[in-house]
Amino acid sequence: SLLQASLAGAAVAGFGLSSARAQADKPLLRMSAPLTPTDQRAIGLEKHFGPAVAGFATYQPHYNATLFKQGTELEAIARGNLEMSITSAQELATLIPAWSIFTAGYLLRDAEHQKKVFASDLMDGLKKTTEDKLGVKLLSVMYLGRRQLNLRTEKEIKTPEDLAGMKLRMPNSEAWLFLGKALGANPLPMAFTEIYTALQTGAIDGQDNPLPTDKDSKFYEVTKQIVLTSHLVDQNYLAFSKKVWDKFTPDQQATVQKAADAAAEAARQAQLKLEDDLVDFFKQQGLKVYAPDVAAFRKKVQADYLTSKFAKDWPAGLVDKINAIQ
Ligand code: KDO
Repeated sequence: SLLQASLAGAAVAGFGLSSARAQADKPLLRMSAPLTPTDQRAIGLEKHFGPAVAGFATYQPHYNATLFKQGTELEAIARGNLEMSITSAQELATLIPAWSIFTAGYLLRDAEHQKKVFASDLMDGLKKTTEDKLGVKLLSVMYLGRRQLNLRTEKEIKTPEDLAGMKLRMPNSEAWLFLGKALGANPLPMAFTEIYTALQTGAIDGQDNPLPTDKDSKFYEVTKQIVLTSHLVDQNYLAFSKKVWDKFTPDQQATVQKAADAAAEAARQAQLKLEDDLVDFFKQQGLKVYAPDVAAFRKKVQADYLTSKFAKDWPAGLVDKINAIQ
């Protein structure tokens, strides 16, 4: 063929073939997640991950759940159909029940606590089970932010009782729906990519996400208030195919790990800054932004989790050990 002929020519000329081969041999790292290209985690990865691994792998992000539907990515990696995703404890818990401990509201205290817990040896068991059972390596923890209620209704919310009957969109999994219920609302499962339209048409009364997400996905255009419940210090994990990882040399693995941590750290700092800055922005957009009786929410949510069926799958003593990490 023409291509073979030109490659042969290049070989004779002493250039081209080896680099063409290197290109073909480079594994493609397709990342699929529902996040937008302007989400801070996306930006962190494009800036710090893609370029750092470019010598031996090609990072290729797919945003807005265009390659795989939200919640199907872990199985795609497990089957060898996808190399990377940004996953959550809620998704992991559908396959490995012990992960549900990290879906509990009011457990992790803040971004720093979240990072320390993930780096601690408390996570060794869950990380190993995830590698063995799913072929998924969790490289870094990514801070999404503190989840807040964002409603298109005007009624003031002080306590969980005030949410009675409210149609609150939650991501589609058992653990997420439980959180919506624990908050006192009537949870409705829906994919992230459908939220804006559902808020616009009134198919839902509200949704919960951190402030940077509310800004990035323009939910403030179709809602009236943000209630600062901070009910979940939300964490995502950079998930990586173990099969692909195992093909890398130790040096390449170290580069991938370092790049993942750098991307996660940059995104974490950016999200934290946005969380500080955005209250004013939303107020300027005409939204009410206020704190409810957070102690009342914390009390109900924590009690609901500790007595839930999920808690039976949590490793003994782990809640106390997580609390003890300073
Ligand atoms: C969402 O669907 O509300 C959620 O915030 C859940 C997170 O776990 C995460 O998947 C996130 O969406 C997406 O990355 C989009 O930001």
